[in-house]
Amino acid sequence: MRDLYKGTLKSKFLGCLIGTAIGDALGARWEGKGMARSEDIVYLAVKLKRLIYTDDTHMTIGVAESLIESQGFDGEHLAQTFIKNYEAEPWRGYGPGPPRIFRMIKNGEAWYSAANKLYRGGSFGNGSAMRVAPVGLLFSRNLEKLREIAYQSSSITHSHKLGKEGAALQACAVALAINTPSDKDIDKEDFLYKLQNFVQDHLYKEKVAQIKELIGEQDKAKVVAVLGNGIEAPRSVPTAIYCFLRQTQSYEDTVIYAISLGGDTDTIAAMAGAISGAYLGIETIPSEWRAKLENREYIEALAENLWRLVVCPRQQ
Ligand code: F2R
Ligand code: MG
Ligand code: MG
Repeated sequence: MRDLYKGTLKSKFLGCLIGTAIGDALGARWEGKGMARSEDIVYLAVKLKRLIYTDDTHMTIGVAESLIESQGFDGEHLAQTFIKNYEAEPWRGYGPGPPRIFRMIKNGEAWYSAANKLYRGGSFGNGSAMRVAPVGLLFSRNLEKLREIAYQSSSITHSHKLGKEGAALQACAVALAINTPSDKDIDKEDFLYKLQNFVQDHLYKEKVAQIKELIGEQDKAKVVAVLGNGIEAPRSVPTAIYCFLRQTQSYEDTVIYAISLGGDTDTIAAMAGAISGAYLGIETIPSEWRAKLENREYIEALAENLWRLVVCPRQQ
């Protein structure tokens, strides 16, 4: 049935959200560990009976639910959706910051100010970039609007400029992938040129330039040393984009390579998987992986509803 969608925008929306969840679920087995061999990742992917996702997908679901229910961005609604979902499943492996923010909001702090009270200048963790794919899908035709909504959605939990900019960069990469037909080769130079022009912070501009220099690099230690594999947005969002650009024609290779770098593997594989799935479409994600993903039908329904919001906004 899925082949009916092949090459369509709907297939790309489905590929993006399912691509996120599978990257997250496979990567979760290596999170916080060192580099892994590709053979071991493939072996585990075969052995696992269920692919269980973590906070990355759980919060992506929250963003998608809220965008759909509100027919666009509503900060209060999104914050309450995060809180509701967290309280239902607090065991999904959330980062340290978000549960503290949720408590502040429940105690009366406004959704747009609570995050300023966390860390120095707000969080620059990758928690707002890992969940931003639905923003990239919904606003792919208007990158200035995409930037504004990525910043606002980030500011609920991650108000540091590097947190917000990381979310905007990841959303932009998803949008560029959506906007490139899957039967047309990605022009890597052009893709990076567009990201370089889009991103405003000089640290990310530098990182995007480094991605270009590292394409084709065989030494994974060098990739990690330059781009990072950490929990901070500037040390993981550019890495995820790199993982995608290394092997644009294979979702499977993208995710396996992302996990093989070690570190924050669920998150880097989730973000790389989102971009790859958005470019290649749902059919290119191995069917045996899709079949094992928990909650797959619900995530697919969210992707379809986001797609509907884009193609026929008034019918929602
Ligand atoms: N929490 C995890 N992994 C831990 C292991 C989970 C385990 N497997 C389990 O099952 O329980 N992963 C998830 O958290 C990451 C996203 O984190 P988020 O939402 O960004 O959290 P936070 O607290 O905002 O930031 C993370 C850390 O970054 C440092 N940091 C951020 N801003 C800072 C600042 N202004 N100054 C100094 N440090 C700052 C802090 O160390 C934060 O704790 C994802 O990996 C997700 O998968
Ligand atoms: Mg996680
Ligand atoms: Mg993680």
